[in-house]
Amino acid sequence: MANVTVIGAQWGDEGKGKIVDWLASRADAVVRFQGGHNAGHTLVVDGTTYKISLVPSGIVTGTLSIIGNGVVLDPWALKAEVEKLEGQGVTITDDNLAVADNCPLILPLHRDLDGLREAAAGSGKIGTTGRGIGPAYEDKVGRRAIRVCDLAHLDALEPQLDRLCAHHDALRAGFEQEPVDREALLAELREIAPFVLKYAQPVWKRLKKVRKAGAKVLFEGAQGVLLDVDHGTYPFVTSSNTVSGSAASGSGLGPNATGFVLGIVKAYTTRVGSGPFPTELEDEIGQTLGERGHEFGVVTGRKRRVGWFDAVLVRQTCAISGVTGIALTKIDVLDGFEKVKICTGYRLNGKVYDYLPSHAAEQAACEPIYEEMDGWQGTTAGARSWADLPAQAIKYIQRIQELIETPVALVSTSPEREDTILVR
Ligand code: 2SA
Ligand code: MG
Repeated sequence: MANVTVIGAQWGDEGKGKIVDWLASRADAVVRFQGGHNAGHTLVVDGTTYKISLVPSGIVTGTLSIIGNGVVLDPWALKAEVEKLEGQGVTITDDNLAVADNCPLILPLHRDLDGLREAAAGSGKIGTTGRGIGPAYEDKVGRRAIRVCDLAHLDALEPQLDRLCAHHDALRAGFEQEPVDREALLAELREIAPFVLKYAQPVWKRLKKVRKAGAKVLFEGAQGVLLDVDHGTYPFVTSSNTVSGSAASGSGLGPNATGFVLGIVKAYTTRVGSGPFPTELEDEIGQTLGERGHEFGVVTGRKRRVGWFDAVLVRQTCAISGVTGIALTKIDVLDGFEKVKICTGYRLNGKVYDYLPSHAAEQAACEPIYEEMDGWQGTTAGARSWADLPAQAIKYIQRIQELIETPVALVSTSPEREDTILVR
């Protein structure tokens, strides 16, 4: 295995956790390069379920796990997650966990602002996870962020706090909130600093060393390409670049390091939060898919919206993200349906589109054009080879491959690690 970059090719929750875990057992290092504790991965290893949010999935198998500079890091969330995993018997040391010292921090004031804005937005809500992700990235780009390395220099933080608080106090005033309590913030930072600093280092250096030794690196994306701040369904997106290219910039390596780009694609479509969703099903079929697929957010427990497979979107995200091959997940959720549908285009203002246009109102107005196929009556659940799949399920997979113009490299047939069909 060369280096692999795993990204979600829809709106997140494609089942990346399982695939990443499967690949992590074959990698020497696993790297998170964007997002924060808004991500949620469920891993099932030897019958134990781990819910992971901020820490790379490799941690469960003891693989070197690296939080890259592209991540926004909530130090308290990191501590809580590390302690929870330790409670489940996972060993975490500065040997197997590294945090980029140039990571911007998510502070309580970011979470406040995320919540205040969403509460005030009414029907214009983004439907964020409320973790402060957007405000933290704003401060990074606005050059006001407090970063991991600052935790080692808290006595010199005053000028940075001036800049940060000037900005946030003005915003808070708009929501009739008290100014930031600087003393309390500093005290909290002092308390958490030793915990984070234990893992902090220039991870680009660690990665350079790891690569020199011929190690295989797995880059673990969070969310999905349709939530990318540039390429997604803007403004209903997250605040980071979720595309494969971020793996390089978000960890401190060149673009040639990303290797095989594996796009994770669910055999139907889901989305949490607001925004356009052309193939959304608000009927009984959607209800059934959601129940069978356990479509609830890992972080927030929110019910996910559900719809048919949208080949237009996945063709687009595979192109944008340079996907080498896809892993098709949760095919078993479609078992037993009499008919299944695939969206092959959109109708918009009397015209047919073979892509999702950029404008939010146009995206919202896209009417899906469907191709209907017979479903399959047998089961795909637990299949480990093509021979185990009903013929009609194979036809469905082949049709998807054709429409998205990208090869299917893996098929996942249950949450268990070994229930995976390797295609090439
Ligand atoms: P944010 O909090 O600023 O990143 O939210 C902005 C949009 O991004 C979506 N988003 C996600 N969508 C799917 N899964 C995510 N992670 C969790 C999970 C979500 C959960 O894996 O289940 O538990 O609710 C995730 N993170 C962010 C979000 O819904 C907004 O549409
Ligand atoms: Mg998730």
